Amino acid sequence: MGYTKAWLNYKRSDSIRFPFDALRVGAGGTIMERAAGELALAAGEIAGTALRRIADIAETEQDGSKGKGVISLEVPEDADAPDGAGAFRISLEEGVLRIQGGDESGVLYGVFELIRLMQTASPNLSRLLSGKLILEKKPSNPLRMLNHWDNLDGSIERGYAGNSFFFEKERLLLGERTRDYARLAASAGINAVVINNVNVRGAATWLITERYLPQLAALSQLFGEYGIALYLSLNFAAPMELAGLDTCDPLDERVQEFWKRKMLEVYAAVPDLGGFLVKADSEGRPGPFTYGRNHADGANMLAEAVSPYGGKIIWRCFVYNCSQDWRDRKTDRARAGYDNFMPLDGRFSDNVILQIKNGPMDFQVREPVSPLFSGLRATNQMLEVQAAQEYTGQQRHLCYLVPMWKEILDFKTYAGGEDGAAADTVADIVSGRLYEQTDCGMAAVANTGNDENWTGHDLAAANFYGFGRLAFDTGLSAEEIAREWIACTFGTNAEIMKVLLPMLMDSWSIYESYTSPLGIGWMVNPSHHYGPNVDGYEYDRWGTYHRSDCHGMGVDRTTEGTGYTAQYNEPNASMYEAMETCPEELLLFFHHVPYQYRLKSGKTLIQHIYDSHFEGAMRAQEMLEQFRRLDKFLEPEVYERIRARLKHQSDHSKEWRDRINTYYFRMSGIPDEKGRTIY
Ligand code: GCV
Repeated sequence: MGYTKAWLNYKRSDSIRFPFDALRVGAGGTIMERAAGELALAAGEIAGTALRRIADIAETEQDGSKGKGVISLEVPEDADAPDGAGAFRISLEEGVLRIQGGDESGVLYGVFELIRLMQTASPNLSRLLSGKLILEKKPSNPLRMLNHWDNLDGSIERGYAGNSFFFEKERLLLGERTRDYARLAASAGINAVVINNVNVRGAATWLITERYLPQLAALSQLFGEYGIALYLSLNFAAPMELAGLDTCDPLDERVQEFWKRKMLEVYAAVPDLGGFLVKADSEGRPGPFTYGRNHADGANMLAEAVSPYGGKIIWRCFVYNCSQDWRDRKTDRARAGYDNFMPLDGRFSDNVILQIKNGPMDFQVREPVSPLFSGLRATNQMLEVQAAQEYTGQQRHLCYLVPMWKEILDFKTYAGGEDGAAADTVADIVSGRLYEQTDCGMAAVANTGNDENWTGHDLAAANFYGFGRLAFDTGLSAEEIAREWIACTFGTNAEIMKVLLPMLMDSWSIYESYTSPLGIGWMVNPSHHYGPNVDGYEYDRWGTYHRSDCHGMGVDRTTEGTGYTAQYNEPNASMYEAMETCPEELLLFFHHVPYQYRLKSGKTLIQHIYDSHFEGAMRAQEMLEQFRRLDKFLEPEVYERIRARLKHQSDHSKEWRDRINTYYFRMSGIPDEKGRTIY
């Protein structure tokens, strides 16, 4: 199947200044070669320049070619080299544009930065070329990772863009598409990829056996050419399934021995393997709890087995009771991550990283930030977000998620003290800055598949790109990233930017307003999670309730209720505890609120619910109307694909509006002040 080049879709531009015709590539290996190849490709396609390779900068003077400069790719060894893995500097010195990296990956990122400046026709390009700017960047996060939930049969759990391009019929696929995926990922700054689903079942358990190791070695090598480390999800019960042991107890010597031998075999075949991602004791997956052990026992046992090879164990904190009784109002799923992992702080091995979902529940449209980030002080931590839009419209509705991720990264944890003096946002923690850690970073559940446009909705590619860019540079704004992505993908036409930029920037708020205002969450159809169903999860075992009755709605998570608010540091705990100070966008997450309660706008809660849903559906329709202006500006197939999704979104938003408004009208008996149709 053919596929698009997404944001590496280079367009010829005659107005780009590119005064170079020679390329010198300093000492290095395959990443340097790939960097050189990327630059040559872009120079040809964007500027129409065929860069010739030279061995020495002096050569250009010797052969008398005047007027054109040299680009030199280098990893300097002196003290002045860019600082650390992935860092780069681009500077012009006497006609030579030097792209220097702290390592080869840094050079590759520098090359993609230069290409981006060309694609976006950035004023920084002219400043660089006139020697007025020296561009220096260093990745904000050591690990910038994508987690694919791809199954070996080719299906993707929570995949909304076709099937897997890693697996088909229990075989590993390795081809041009794999390479183009690696190029896309690396160009956005990604340096680690887990290719298989965290729910490891059936054939996937066998990935760590000779059945798959030779192909994995080839994939790891291909990824390595783009500075990407391959990771795998692991089945904690592999000792039972692969070796017939009667246990996977992490303290059992036979189990420990199994893992040590297994890792010896795996790393002999795939020496550059980054490590493993583990979902244990979660939603039916096996784990240490079965044997009365804790998560440190489980993670450390695996960590010891991979440690001789520099491997890492990324252990997920998504552990909760998924067989709850809906009648039980004390058990609170939101509390579970903190309750399970806080007591273990400081007990994990150095090569273990805890991967924590951004919120305490599960990738809802809006959740508070997980209190684990505020609590853990002596444990490596990674933030997990979901680019796959499981609860945010499944890549049929537009929802640009970078603004949400920015808010999460900017959340002040007060882990550095109640006075607020310390730099202790989530970004400060997961980057390793606050606790001086090097094994940490950000992961996103990937939103790609083998659809022609990679992400189902063409505009959902902004989340793939945006995640990488943000993980690389958490200082970028959501708008800067959106602008870059639009220009790289569709070119620099002002009309396109004028229409698409506000669509992207407003899309999260629009989606939130007709689906889940004020932090309520979970009003979706069970299992596939698409479309409105207010009580879909209300009487179920998953711990996901809205507790609506004839008086009000929302979950009381204060100290009077489930006690969840107390998991935050002060002053956050008190802020969430009181209805008056709780941020309104999270009001119903923390409080059971009467319908007649007045919000800061002066509206009652029930009126806000009605208004929000009416306005949200109207704004979804306006988006479609705005988009129609691009009829003549986008390629016809691209235009039509996006238009069809926006039309579906507009229609579907009305379904959301009417279902939810009707439910609350019937529940509360309070009419809409504006007399609009509620059924
Ligand atoms: C991969 C949610 C999703 C599951 C997913 C799980 C997880 O519950 O619905 O599909 O499983 O999260 O993050 O492990």
